[in-house]
Amino acid sequence: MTFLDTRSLARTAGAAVLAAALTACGSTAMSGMDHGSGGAPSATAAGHQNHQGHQTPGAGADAAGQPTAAAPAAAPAAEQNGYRLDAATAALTPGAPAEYRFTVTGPDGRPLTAFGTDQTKRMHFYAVRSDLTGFQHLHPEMAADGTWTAPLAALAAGTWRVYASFVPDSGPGRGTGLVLSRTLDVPGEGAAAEAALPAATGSATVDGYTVAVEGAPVAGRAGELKVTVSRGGRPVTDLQPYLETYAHLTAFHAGDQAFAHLHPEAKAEAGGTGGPTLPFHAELPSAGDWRLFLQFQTGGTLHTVGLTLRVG
Ligand SMILES: [Cu+2]
Repeated sequence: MTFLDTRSLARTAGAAVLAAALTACGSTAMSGMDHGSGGAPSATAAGHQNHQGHQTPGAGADAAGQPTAAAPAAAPAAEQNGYRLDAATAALTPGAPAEYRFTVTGPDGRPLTAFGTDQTKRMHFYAVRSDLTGFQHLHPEMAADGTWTAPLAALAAGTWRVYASFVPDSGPGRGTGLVLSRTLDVPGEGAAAEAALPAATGSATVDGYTVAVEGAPVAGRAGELKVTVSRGGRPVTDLQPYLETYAHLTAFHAGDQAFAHLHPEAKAEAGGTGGPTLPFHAELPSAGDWRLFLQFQTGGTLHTVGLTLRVG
């Protein structure tokens, strides 16, 4: 299931799109969505449709609330629907592993401790630099008081954004997937330098594996991306399950670091093998370049590859 974004749904007269997407994506539960800032409505994965959301003027709409043709995306806000991402750490030292501690505060003002399991984990945590380099995907541990600790690998100096993706299991937002995010400063030499985004070439290589992505996604429309994994020109068929899928795919929008989690059309079976071709639901809310990070496992080793995708 791809995310459902209420702004893009509004743009595409979305009831039919929503219904179709929910029908097509009925079995997964992971949230993966982009949200506008400033309390924009939650957009949710299948089975977790949020009925509280209303389009927020200013994020993808003009002053009169009319959807605009080229609606900007936005990084997820730190607070949505009363749930807030709080971090004890606002800055870290470059070049050294660090523990990032955070809590999710619920609408009652207390740290949330009840989380639903989503793709086998209660919390999915991501970090990415402002130029969309340095991707990390972690599964933090929670202490009894609701404090999460994410063991970050060394970060390059720069401005980073961290994302917490979870499903509250208590409070008014129970069962509705959320993605909250905050910036994280890593001061130091080169902090202001930004790498140019690699061109959208349709394929990338990691650890001897070549990953090709086919599809022509249109902003705000449900579509499909087909990922094919090969090695030395031969199809790879021994992909192992990772978080109940044969590949995990997240995407970050160049410029504003909007976030999307793209869901595979089929779940992995425990002990099964997959590949070489993996279709994903793709609905990206805004046009432009998105940096995809595909993660897949073979022989007990997790591989992560970055690839730029142009969305029309
Ligand atoms: Cu995860």
